[in-house]
Order: sequence, then C-alpha cells, then structure tokens
Amino acid sequence: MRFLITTTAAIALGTLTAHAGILTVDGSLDSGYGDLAAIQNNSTGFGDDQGGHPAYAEGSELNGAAITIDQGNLMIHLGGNLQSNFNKLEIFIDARDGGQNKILGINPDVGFGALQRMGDDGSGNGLTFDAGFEADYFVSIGCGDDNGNGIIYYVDCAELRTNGDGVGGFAGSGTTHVDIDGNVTITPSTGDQGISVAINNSNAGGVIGGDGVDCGAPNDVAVETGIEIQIPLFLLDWDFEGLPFDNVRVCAFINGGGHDFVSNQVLGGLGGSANLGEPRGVDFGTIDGNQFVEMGADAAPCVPPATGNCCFANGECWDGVTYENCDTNRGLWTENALCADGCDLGGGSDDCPTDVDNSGATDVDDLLILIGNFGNPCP
Ligand SMILES: [Ca+2]
Ligand SMILES: [Ca+2]
Ligand SMILES: [Ca+2]
Ligand SMILES: [Ca+2]
Repeated sequence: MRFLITTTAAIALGTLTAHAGILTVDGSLDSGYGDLAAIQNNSTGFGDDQGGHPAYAEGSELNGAAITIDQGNLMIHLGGNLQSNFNKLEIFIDARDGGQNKILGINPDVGFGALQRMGDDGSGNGLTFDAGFEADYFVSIGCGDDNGNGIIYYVDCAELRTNGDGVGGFAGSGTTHVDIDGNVTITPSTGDQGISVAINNSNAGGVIGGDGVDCGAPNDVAVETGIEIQIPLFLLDWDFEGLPFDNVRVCAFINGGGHDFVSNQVLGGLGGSANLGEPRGVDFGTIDGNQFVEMGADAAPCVPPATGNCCFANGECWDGVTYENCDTNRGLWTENALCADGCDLGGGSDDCPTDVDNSGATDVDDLLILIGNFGNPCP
C-alpha cells in the first residue's frame, strides 16, 4: 500500500514565502540537518518492526540522530520508529553549564513520575550519563492507538537544574492518522512550551532485532523517517542570558512504558548489548563509547559484526557467519576462520575435555551441542 503523506505544518508553510533553512516538523529528515551525527550500532531488543506503517509500530529502534539549530529552535531527528504501545522515547539534552550527570530524585514530576522512576530513590543510585555529560533538559515521548485512526503522541518536558527542582509539565500531543484511502496526515504536537513533535513510523529498515552489533544505516543509507523534535532555545536559556548553544549534546534511548526498563536502543550506541533494564542501575560511564550524540559531529561509520566459520557435528560448515547466528543454530564458531581451515569438534582440551566448544568453561552451551548431536555415530 502506498501512503500519501501530508502534514498540517507543511500546509501552513505553503501559505508562506519559501525560506531555505526552515525545517519541517513532520518526522522526516530534512536536508537542512546535514549529515547524521550518530548511527546506531546495536540490534534492537525492543522489537524489529517490519510493517512499514506510518501510524503503527510493533517495535522501537533508533537508527540515527541528526541535530541542528534552526530559527531559534534546537532540532533533533531520530531515524527509526517508536512502538505504539506507549513505550517511551527519553531525550536528555546537555546544552549549558551545570546540570545533572546522575538523575536526581528531586526533579519535576512529569510523564507520571518519569524522572523519579529513573532518578535517585534516596539510596544514592540513579541513571548516570558518561563523564562530563550533565543534562539540563528532558523530553519524553510516548505514542499509542488513537481510536483506530492511527497514533496519538504525548510529550512531557522538564528542566534538569544542577540541584534539582526546576519547572516542567505536559508539553502537548500530536497525531499521525491514516484514512481508509491510505492518506496520512501528520499533525505535530503543540503545547504551552512551544515544543513540537512529529512521528512517522513507516521505517521498515535500519537495525534488525537482537542483542548483537548491527548497523542503523545499512549500505550507508540513513533511515529518513522517525521521530522529530523541535525545542525552542529559550526553554534551555531559562535566565535569558543569550547562551551561545555551540556545544549541544543529546542522549536518547527507548524505555519501558513506565519509564522502567531501558532498552538497548541508545544513541550513541551500546555496540552490541542486551537491553539494560532497571534505569536506576544504568551507568553509561561504565559502557564503552559515548552514550550521547554531539551536534556537528560526524557519525562513526558502521563496523560490521565479526564473522567466522560455524561448524556442526554432522560435518556441515558455514562460512561468513556471525557469532550470534552460529550460536542460535548451536554450532561451534571460530572468529575469522574459514571452513577450509577445518573444524575441530573433537571435544575440549586435554585439561577440560567436557568444554566441547572450547569456550574455557563447561557450561550449558556444551550440553546443548552434546544433546544436538546425541545418537550421531562417530568416525
Ligand atoms: Ca522534518
Ligand atoms: Ca549541562
Ligand atoms: Ca528495523
Ligand atoms: Ca560510555
């Protein structure tokens, strides 16, 4: 089915003189963003949506990030999709001195306790960012069914002042609807704060499902639809000092519906990880790489996952297989090896003959290999 997409913003702009540089909040990546500042490097543990429907998604993924400043607004485009089950897209912005490296327990109560659920519960825990990343502002987005017409999305926002408190609240709602003829109408959110959000969930590419290394821009093609956020700079410059905003960094991730279970869809990426789970226990400082995206940065190119040969006890061997694929099929994987190099399925070392796959320990994988080959005659 082809979808014809119109947006109310685009219709409104149509009455104005065309002005180069104006980005449209419609969920699509405008050329004015420039190059992506980050590309996802992790499969999604929150479901790989392959339906391509603009107003529905069975999973969530963040394939890439583009960030720029346009007409007095901070603009963020996240290529991907947000599952229409009210899971949350959490966005933290570090754009001025001060802020919170670890989420405090005394922030504004927005989005039904979003920051309280992720922040310090009084025991000194709390979601912690990479060293030097001190978040100043928070935006949270969730979407779900809008009476069968498509999706409705709700936006919440809060200041993250160095010592907590600050102001925040509900920042409005928007919709993406599809009529019976397949016409799509995206109505970006509007609210008292001037924040605007639009979602186009039609991505069916990007990363696949799983916990391994993956690439959010397969074959160097960026995912151009997803979630687009416009934030007036005056919300960040709360004392109206005329801050320069020349060093803006964004940490974005998908979280559970109750802000209660961090996925492995984080930008910058985790580089091959399962979902992170309990938000208060997450410390991005202990995870390799930057779990934030810098405005103006060039995205690191995707690193393909390591491959090797995958040997089976029945004599079969596959070349060019990832560890994940081989493990799923209960084979014995050797990094960078070819089937022509041969397979050694003769059991573990002399010191540890029960370590069938030579992993260094006798564990359930050895048992599964044994069971999988039970009854096979040996030469
Ligand atoms: Ca756009
Ligand atoms: Ca800051
Ligand atoms: Ca995908
Ligand atoms: Ca890190």
